[in-house]
Formats: sequence, C-alpha cells, structure tokens
Amino acid sequence: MLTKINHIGIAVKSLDDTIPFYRDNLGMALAGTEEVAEQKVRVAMLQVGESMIELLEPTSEDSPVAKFIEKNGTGIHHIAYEVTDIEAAIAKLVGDGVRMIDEKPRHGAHGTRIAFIHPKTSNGVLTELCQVGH
Ligand code: CMX
Repeated sequence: MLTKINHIGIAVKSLDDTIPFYRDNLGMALAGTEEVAEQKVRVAMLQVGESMIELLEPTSEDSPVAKFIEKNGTGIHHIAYEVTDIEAAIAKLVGDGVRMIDEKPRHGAHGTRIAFIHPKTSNGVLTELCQVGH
C-alpha cells in the first residue's frame, strides 16, 4: 500500500529564517514554496534523495501548525507516506478501524492529494497518506 516516505513535515515559525539551514548548510535543493490555504500553512519542499523535507509555516493563529508550535515548540510535525491509490488506502484503513482525520482526500502541496490519520491511533505520530498527481 505504501511505496516510500514522500516527506517529513517540520513545523517552523518562519520559512525565510529556516530555509537557509536546509538549503545552504545541508545542501538540499529547494523544490519550491507554496501556500496551502486549506491547511493554513505556507510550505517549502526540499529534496533529499527520493524523499523531501516539508517546512510548514502557519499562516494564521488557528492553523493546526500554529497550535502545534504553541504546545510543543518547533520540530517534527508529521510523516507522509506515498500511496498509489489514496481512496483504496483510506478504505482499507477505515475497514481496519483506524481513526482517520480525513475520510476523503484533500489538496496538499504541489498537486498532491492527502489524508491524515489521527495521531491518537498512530502512536502519537501524525501520519499522512500522500498521492502524487491525480
Ligand atoms: N503530532 C502528534 N500529536 C499531535 C499533533 C501532531 N502534529 N497535533 C496535535 N496532536 C495531538 C495533541 O498533542 C493533542 O494531544 P493530547 O490530547 O494528548 O493533548 C491532540 O492531538 C489534540 O490536539 P489539539 O491541539 O487539541 O488539536 P486538535 O484536536 O484541534 O487537532 C489534529 C489535532 C491532529 C486533529 C489537527 O492538527 C489536524 O487535523 N491535523 C491534520 C492537518 C494538518 O496538520 N495540516 C497541516 C499540514 C498540512 C500539509 O502538510 O500540507
């Protein structure tokens, strides 16, 4: 069902302040920045091998990422696994009794479709399914 780790999401206060460490010190290629209005975040994707680091900057105080930073500080926010058929993956997990945040895919960054599993059923790790393309 899962094909690889697509990205790891890291909550940050400012993309501008954070990108230089990943791009210049660690040498990752910046694949692009984008606002995901539905998720109330601005994101920067940085390539590392076949996976990416996704920096997440909240765009409003009620953003899930703003709430996360307020409670935990900045740091790892979620892990995203790539799937080839997100509807089938959601249906399997729902059938298994897994608590989904999203039972229908939503729009993620860079044309992806995404769905989150609730961290309470994934051992405290917010887990994302991510399908590239449509
Ligand atoms: N990782 C692990 N646990 C998390 C978490 C995270 N990223 N975010 C919240 N939680 C935990 C909280 O610590 C809290 O636990 P306790 O009850 O033990 O205190 C619990 O989940 C509830 O958290 P909350 O702060 O009260 O917030 P909500 O219930 O309102 O929302 C969640 C939590 C996970 C449902 C919500 O953040 C959500 O829907 N997340 C998915 C969407 C998202 O994160 N979008 C941003 C990224 C978008 C992208 O990658 O494109």
